[in-house]
Amino acid sequence: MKKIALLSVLFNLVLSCTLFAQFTQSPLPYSYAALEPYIDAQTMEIHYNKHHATYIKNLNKAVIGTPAEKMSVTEILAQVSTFDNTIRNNAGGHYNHDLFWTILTPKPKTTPSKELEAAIHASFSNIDSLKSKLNKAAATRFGSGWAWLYVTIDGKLAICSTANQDNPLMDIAEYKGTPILGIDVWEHAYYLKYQNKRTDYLAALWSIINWEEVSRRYAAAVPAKK
Ligand code: MN3
Repeated sequence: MKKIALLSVLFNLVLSCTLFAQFTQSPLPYSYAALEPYIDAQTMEIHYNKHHATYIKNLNKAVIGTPAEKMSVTEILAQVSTFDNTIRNNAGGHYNHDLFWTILTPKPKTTPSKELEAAIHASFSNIDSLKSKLNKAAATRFGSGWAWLYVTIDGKLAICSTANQDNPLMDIAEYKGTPILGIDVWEHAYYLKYQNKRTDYLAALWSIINWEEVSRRYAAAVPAKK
């Protein structure tokens, strides 16, 4: 009997630890210094290790006792209107940064897939026009937020920006779809190196965009063609 009670205590302990650590941070796919000179190592370290880690920590706390406890982050975003702002901000913060690390790379000269390139031509004429439109969306986002290249519900490429940690996956989003490239325009993403020059940071980012990953996300987001 005693043994069973002890086992049950252990089981609950393990269960509560598992639930508490529901959302975890994937390892950064490169070193903090890997994106220099475009993004400096100190910014990367603080951004990944403090900002992103804190969103996850706060999300894990906020979901306790709510239906979000048993959901994936994308499930939470899809019905984020049913949760409070703490869950909205921290689920968004977790998802957005998780995406952001993967769409950057120290690997030089990655290029869009043929399929993504065709979609870019269809929606923006050419890649330079895509870059200038995305830069404009990012530069004109007042305060903190994100600029997105996303796949709309009907499978087209489009650009939008969102405030705070919102994104197009949220049911409350004005522009809905699947983000495939996101640009963090919070000052914490660039201030140490670029200070108030957000446009210099935006220009620099194009040298480290991981087009292979953006293409992979594009292929996963578009409905399969028959
Ligand atoms: Mn950030």
